[in-house]
Amino acid sequence: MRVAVIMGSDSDWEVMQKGVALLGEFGILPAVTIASAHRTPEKLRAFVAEQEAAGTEVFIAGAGAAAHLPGVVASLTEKPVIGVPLAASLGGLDALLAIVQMPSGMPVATVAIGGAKNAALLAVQIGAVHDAELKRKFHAYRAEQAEAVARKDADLQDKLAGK
Ligand code: RP5
Repeated sequence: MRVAVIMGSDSDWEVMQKGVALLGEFGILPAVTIASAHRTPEKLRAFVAEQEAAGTEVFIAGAGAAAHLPGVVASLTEKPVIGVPLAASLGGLDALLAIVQMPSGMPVATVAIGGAKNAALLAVQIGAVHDAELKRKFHAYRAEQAEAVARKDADLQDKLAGK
């Protein structure tokens, strides 16, 4: 599947790269760019149009502070947009509210502050609806997660039993 990842500043990369790495684990190499809704609106518009033409199915947009980027991306595409609020100021609460409070009729699927990994997983889940191989990989990811919890619980039970 094709995914595009956009961030408002290079200062967002430290968090956003975690999502890019996770997409890579599913065999997805996204197009990644820095384009700001405020500082480079024309570049943003051109990038979204290019990605649309190339068949991008999901956009992930991360931004901090006023964080208008995901909403502006949503205004430029009919594809699903996942917004990642970043803690550039006020612990990220400003960005969370800016991203999640979209006007009716213009959704942005908003993950937690710094939630780049969940944004990647949500993109994978969207792709898995029609991609059987991605569906299989996502199923395996969830199974591994459940096994990891079972292992941790087994370790805890051993400790509690003084083993
Ligand atoms: C936002 O402002 C960016 O997404 C970033 O999170 C924040 C700070 O940007 P810089 O001043 O570090 O470039 O637009």
